[in-house]
Amino acid sequence: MDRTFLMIKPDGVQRGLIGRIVSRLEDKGFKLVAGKLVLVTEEQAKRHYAEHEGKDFFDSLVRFITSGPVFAMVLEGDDIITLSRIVIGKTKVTEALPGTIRGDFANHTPSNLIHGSDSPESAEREIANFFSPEELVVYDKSITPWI
Ligand code: RTP
Ligand code: MG
Repeated sequence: MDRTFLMIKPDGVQRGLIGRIVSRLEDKGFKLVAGKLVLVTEEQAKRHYAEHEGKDFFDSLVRFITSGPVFAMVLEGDDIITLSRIVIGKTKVTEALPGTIRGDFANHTPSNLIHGSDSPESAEREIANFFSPEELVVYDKSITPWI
């Protein structure tokens, strides 16, 4: 079973979009196994964005993600990393298509509302950076929407 780490970024929380973004994930039938509002520490932010260390936007990315609360989540399901990134949409708002979260709600590239892990290795590292194993709730959820 695959897992991914999703995080509604400070811009999404400030704009009051937690409910609408989570609704989109629920509409798609994704299984949420953890979720909480978090103030990200600088150390946690640097660990989260370790892959971008050294890039010119790294410092501003860390400042942005620590600027206010985020809503951190873990989702579980087959192909959840790929599927959730499709629902999220492209990183650059100029490429994010309507129908995706970024395409419908974001208009500025660093402030693109939501993060999603890009590989199983990233997901494992990112989940461990925000959640303890006990916080991941074990339960059954039907994946057949007609039941
Ligand atoms: P994320 O990690 O947030 O889900 O986004 P992503 O995979 O679609 O994009 P990634 O390449 O991992 O970039 C992480 C975040 O950094 C900001 N960014 N700014 N100024 C820039 O050129 C630039 N490029 C990326 C965005 O907030 C992006 O989501
Ligand atoms: Mg990324």
